[in-house]
Amino acid sequence: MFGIPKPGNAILLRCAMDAKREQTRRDVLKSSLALAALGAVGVPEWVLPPLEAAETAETFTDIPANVRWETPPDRRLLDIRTIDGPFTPASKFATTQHYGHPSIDPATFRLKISGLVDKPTALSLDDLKRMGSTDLVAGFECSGNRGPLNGLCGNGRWTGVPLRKVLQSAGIKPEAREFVFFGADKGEEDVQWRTQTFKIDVPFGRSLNREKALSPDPMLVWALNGEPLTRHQGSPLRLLVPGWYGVANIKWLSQIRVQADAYTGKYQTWWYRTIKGEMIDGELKYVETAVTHMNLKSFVARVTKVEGQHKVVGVVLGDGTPIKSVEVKVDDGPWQLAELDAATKDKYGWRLFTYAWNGASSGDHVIVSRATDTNGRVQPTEEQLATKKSFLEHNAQVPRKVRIA
Ligand SMILES: Nc1nc2c(c(=O)[nH]1)N[C@H]1C(S)=C(S)[C@@H](COP(=O)(O)O)O[C@H]1N2
Ligand SMILES: [Mo]
Repeated sequence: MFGIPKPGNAILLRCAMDAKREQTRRDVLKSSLALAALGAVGVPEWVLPPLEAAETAETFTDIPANVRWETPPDRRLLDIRTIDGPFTPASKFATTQHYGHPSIDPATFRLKISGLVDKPTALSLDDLKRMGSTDLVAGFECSGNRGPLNGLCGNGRWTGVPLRKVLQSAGIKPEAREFVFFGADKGEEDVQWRTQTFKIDVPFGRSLNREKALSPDPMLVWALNGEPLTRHQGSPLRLLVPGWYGVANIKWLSQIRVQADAYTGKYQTWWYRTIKGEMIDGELKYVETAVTHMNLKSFVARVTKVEGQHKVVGVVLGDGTPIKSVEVKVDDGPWQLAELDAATKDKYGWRLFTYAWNGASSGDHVIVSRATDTNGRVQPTEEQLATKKSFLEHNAQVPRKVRIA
């Protein structure tokens, strides 16, 4: 999809770093911009203003000129080189889906809740808003997102009501195990049973188990960055599972079905799975797992030059575990600490980082970043993901090819 290279394609870069890595920690060099922002008002401020007149972007030679950033009517990638603030505007927010874009009138919209509940209900948008309204900053990433483009991601301030508040208002029966979320979008699918194939109209659906559905974080949201959701983002209502990959965030949410049986829809048990080889008791075994929480990832989003000084800006995405560090490495140099941006410190939000690249010489370079969280998880190299067969959840370090003018 979208002309994102599949693994094995020539422009998906293999990590060219030494197996042995020496880590040198030095004082973090604050960019002149960061210092200026701190100095002006005395509190840490957003350090990445939009490209200034005096700032020029260096060329990423691994981003082809013919990328289709938009595929009308309903697909869009974020050009990461244009990230210029903590939040991704709705007009730039990446978008993807399987069955096109249903159009739902917010005035007549009802969210139906049925199954193992005491009171089956149909709630209007106003009913939901009356149950409460909270804001949450959450980073967003499609599990198919990967380098070198990494354009299926963004960061938003979402407004909605906690899912469990809505579920509890319907009364959840003790035997309820599986919470199925259906979008208003649907398509005809080949459903296989033994040797037969049935053609059946199915809605887009995904499920959460009881523990996750009734946990504090998931929300039913109606606004992004203070504006009602657009049709791209699932107007009028979508599920948001902070810290999980994009597929969990059902758009055009129309129905919640509470049941005891496992939900086995195509996008639950087949398409959004990861198949990866692991050493189990000394043997390589292929293990299939569900796509759930986001894996720690970072990438360099842009390199610019301002008054002779090179500045690197990048993104960190994860599952909400605090970020311990981001390091940057240029060519065969040592890993150096980057600086995490003070304006992006929400638990589930993406973090932006900056790095002052001193003495960048004209010509071609490779620049790579790696993130570490406080649980000691380190962003893997391409080699470390070599036994992963399926392309989802590809959080490998992205050695970025940049040409300094
Ligand atoms: N109803 C519905 N919800 C959906 C999908 C879909 O096809 N239909 N696609 C999922 C996937 S795979 C992703 S990555 C996100 C994309 O959300 P966005 O378009 O706001 O970026 O929506 C998720 N929710
Ligand atoms: Mo996705």
